[in-house]
Amino acid sequence: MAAGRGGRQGRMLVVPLLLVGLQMAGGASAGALPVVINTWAFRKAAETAWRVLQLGGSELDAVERGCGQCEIDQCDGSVGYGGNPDESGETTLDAMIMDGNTMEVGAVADLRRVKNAIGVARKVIEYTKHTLLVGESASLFAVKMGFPYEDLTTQESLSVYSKWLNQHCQPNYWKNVVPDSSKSCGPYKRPEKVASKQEQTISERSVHNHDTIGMVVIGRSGTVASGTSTNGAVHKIPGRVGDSPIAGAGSYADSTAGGAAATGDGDVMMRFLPSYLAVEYMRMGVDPAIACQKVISRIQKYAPNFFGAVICANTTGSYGAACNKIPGFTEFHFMVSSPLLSQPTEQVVDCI
Ligand code: SD4
Repeated sequence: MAAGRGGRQGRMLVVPLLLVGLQMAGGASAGALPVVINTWAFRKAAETAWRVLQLGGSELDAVERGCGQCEIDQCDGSVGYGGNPDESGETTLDAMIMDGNTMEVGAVADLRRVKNAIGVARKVIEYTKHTLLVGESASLFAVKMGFPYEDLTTQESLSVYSKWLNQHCQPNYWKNVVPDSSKSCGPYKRPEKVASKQEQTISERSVHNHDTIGMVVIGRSGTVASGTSTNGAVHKIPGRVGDSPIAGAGSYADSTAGGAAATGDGDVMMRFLPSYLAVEYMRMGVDPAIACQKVISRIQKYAPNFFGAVICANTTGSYGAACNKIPGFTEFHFMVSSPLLSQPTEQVVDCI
């Protein structure tokens, strides 16, 4: 239900029908800085990031606080605690933040028992020479940085988990195992002999059970920062890390070109480094909306039915978005804040 879950509070602009003169096909706009753009209709996140900038905070502060707002609000149940339990019923978090001036990245993946994943990711930049910390060790790092251990399980995530158990653990992410993973729960193991492979082509998943926040902030002087936060894919195999905490996949920021962020089926999307690719297109002078479209087209060639979208913005403040059209997902909603808009505004683009 990705397209519809963002909540349609407040004003929404349909691109390109409204804002004629400012908008171009695909969501591009005449540029103005600063600009904040984020995936889905996560309005409070957009407002928080915009407010941080208005109060003189840095681009990184805006990304951290904006995405952090979604972690508090449990945006769509796909960000923060209490959503998308894995196969063992636990909610784990992935997040990253990137500084487009220094190209430093801080990221955490498979983070357990700590709610503010993007806050921990920021600490990876500030207090380590690393880029990505994972699992229990990331949690230990978080505690050293002063974050509390908290239970990420809620009544809601428990009920999603027990419903899944009751329906024979369907759907799940296994293939070519015994017992047959399309019919029964595990534990699974490799068969003695592989009879016929269940999947010959790139795996595709069009279940819309995940809506990550991805955000790009470009300050008045053209400094770019980006970030993401998510609890990943529901019923994922423990240990699974998606695209969101991976630089160039979940998001990418480069103050000499622009920034981009991705949302959708991370298992497929991360293979194409969509955010990096979009930024490189923008570096070559490609309009942000077209850069986003080119990235979606690239993935479509291999995975025509993948679920996903990309947002792009360049250092002049132009921006755009694109998504892959599949049944049930024909348009993509995102938020934009800019001096050209009186308030953070929901926009929508038709998928291609
Ligand atoms: C993931 N890409 O873990 C994330 C989920 C997501 O919109 O973006 N949902 O695969």
